[in-house]
Amino acid sequence: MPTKVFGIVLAGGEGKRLMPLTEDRAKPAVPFGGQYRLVDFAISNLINSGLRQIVVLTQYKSHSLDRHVSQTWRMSSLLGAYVASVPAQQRLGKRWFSGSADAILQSLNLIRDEKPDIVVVVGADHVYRMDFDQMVQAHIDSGKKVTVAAIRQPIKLADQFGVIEVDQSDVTSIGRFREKPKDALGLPDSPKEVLVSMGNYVFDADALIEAVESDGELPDSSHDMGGDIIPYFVAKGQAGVYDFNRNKVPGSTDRDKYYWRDVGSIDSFFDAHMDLISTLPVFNLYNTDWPIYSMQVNSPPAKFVRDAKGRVGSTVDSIVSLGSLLSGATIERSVLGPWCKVDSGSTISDSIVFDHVQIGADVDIRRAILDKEVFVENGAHIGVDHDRDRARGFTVTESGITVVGKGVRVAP
Ligand code: ADQ
Repeated sequence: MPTKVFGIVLAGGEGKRLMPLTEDRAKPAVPFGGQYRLVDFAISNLINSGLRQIVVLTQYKSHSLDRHVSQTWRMSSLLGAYVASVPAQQRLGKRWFSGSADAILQSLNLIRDEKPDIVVVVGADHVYRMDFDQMVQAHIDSGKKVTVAAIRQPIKLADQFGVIEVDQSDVTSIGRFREKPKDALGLPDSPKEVLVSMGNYVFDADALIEAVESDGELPDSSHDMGGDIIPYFVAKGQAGVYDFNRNKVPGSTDRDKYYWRDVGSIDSFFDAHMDLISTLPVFNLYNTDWPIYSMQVNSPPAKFVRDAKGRVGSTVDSIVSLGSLLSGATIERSVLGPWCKVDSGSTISDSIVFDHVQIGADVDIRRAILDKEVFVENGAHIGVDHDRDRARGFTVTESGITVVGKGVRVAP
């Protein structure tokens, strides 16, 4: 019998650092790359890795996420395949999930129903490609109870991640694991880097069940996968490490084979978009050997026309999604979601525009993110004068990215 593998996507995160984009939606539901939502990367990776029983655990403002998952990931029930969105259900008393490990504890019935050998647990907030089948094989070969996927990151980011110190006598084992430490030491061969957890884990199913159940009985635990469950296995010498650089995904290029981005802040979200649109993309969406799937909306193609006076626009180094209509507008280094309309004489540069945004004539938008259904009146400027942007209630990051929240009407 082949090994039976069950997938859990942890998708309950709030995404406070992505405000105002997470005002109305969970972080994994935030649009990305025009037509995707962040959660699509994790689910596509699991599906492409051969998993067919996957649950997506949701909680915070989960309506838009639940709808996206149920409408996008309709699997054939013939072979028992499913991607099911499971909102917090207060199964163990009248409380919501108090942490990612508690989310799994409260969903143990889903694992018990399937009786898998192995459970793959992944976060939902990252942009990357990864073949989990290779990681599962490495886990089985290692004989460990849990295996943590790891990647090197700059040491200045150590306090945002779980930091792994490998066991010097056995480099496939985790010797020490600290969640978001303030005093991490650099790697012996690269002092400005640390090895961090990607938030993706492979567990022996029975060991995972035992760990979250015993964690559930600890009153002082924060019931967190990184903070509590992984250290529990490390203390027993049962935690292995899987180097992301060992993972080979079909169709990857030299530029994107080790690509992994945590898009938890406005700046990193913005930068990851810029990685999509260069001529030779840092992250290639056009890899048909490892497709990233998303909801297919029934839309007409994007259309680019001259305006009523015959003036011609141009679009370069950009992604424009289905249903969009650009007349005499200039778009540079930008990503436009579905059903956007941009009128004549308007310029959008270095920007991200979500779906159903209407932009009038002679508008100037620079280094900005416009959430869905924003309406920009003729002659308005965004990202040109940051003091004015702030005065109008827009968020402006330290690095100078202006964010306009969902449905806002922007006057000139
Ligand atoms: P964080 O991302 O800070 O660090 P967390 O906020 O727990 O950890 O989020 C992990 C995943 O779980 C996210 O996908 C989030 O949406 C989800 N999640 C959080 N709370 C949840 C809940 N109550 N119910 C369901 N899902 C929930 C983690 C690890 C670090 C690792 C980084 C990598 O803890 O060790 O380095 O991910 O980015």
